[in-house]
Amino acid sequence: MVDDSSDKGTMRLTANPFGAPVLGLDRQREGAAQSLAPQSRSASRGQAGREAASATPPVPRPVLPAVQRALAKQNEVALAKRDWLMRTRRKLARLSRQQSGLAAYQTITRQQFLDHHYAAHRPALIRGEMADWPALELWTPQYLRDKIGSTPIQYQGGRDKGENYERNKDAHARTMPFDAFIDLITHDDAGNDAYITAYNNKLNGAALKPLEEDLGFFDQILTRQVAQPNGMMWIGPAGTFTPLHHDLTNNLLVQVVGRKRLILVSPDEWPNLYNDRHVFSMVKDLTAIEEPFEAARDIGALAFDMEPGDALFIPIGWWHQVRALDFSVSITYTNFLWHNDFHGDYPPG
Ligand SMILES: O=C(O)CCC(=O)C(=O)O
Repeated sequence: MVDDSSDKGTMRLTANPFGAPVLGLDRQREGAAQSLAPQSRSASRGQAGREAASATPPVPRPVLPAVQRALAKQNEVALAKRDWLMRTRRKLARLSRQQSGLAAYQTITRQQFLDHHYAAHRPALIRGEMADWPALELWTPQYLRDKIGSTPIQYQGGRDKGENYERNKDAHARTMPFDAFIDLITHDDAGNDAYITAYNNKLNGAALKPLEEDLGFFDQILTRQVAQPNGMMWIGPAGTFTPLHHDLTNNLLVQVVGRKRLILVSPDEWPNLYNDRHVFSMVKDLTAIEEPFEAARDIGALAFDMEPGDALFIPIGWWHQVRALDFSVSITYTNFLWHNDFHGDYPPG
């Protein structure tokens, strides 16, 4: 029977042109559920069936322009109030270093990580858990080249020529033998043009598999019960730049080789982040904010360098940008022990 009342709810909701729930709908649903509660499941189903058979299909009522305008206004005010609340939360967080700073650990327990970071939606830098991974010592460009040889890999290419290389990532996908890719990115002037990224993992997961024997596994917080428990690789020269964005999963970014400079921003700064499309900001680089985006100058951001052996927990929705300072290999993991599938109801646009 609850199903029956939610059908009504859907009809009302589709009549709302703004996609926002209509006030009173939940109360209406609750009322329907309560009035039917004493009946048995099968009795109420039978009655509903008879009613449905005899009732004429409801004709959707047109939404009056005045109602549409009122709903649009309500939506605008609701968004403005949410932005106000986010700004206020950031002002409060800035009062405390514990709230606004980056928590750093040598080691962390499963419970600490869950309570203070994963469930709390707060980043953490974990510096000692990967110290004994053989990859930290072994993975020179030459070692990687010898190990993978000429197996074809996918990478992002032509990034210097495409300003929006992240947004248009599919158009930048290229393939080449791995040894040729290493030659390409070990030139002094390699810069940002070619980069193996996590997006290329579909092909690279199998191609780079021999490297997995040099990795440990962070089993306090990750599960092996997924198709690719050992994450997705990023391999590139000094100078690669991943512009400001947020992800639709919680991520663990492990730095294996070289250093990366990160800027991390709380989603409470969203009102000043000029999010225009999907997970991207019109401000690509917070160190070079252009004039139309003045408000981004006021945001509180965490800027720090990751070194080999560091793991950064980036909670879903936290904005970040990443610049490689050296030849660099990093791995992104999303296979946490806890629920990490939230993108289904991320708003389109
Ligand atoms: O290392 C990079 O270039 C980007 C990493 C990143 O954005 C991520 O792991 O979500």
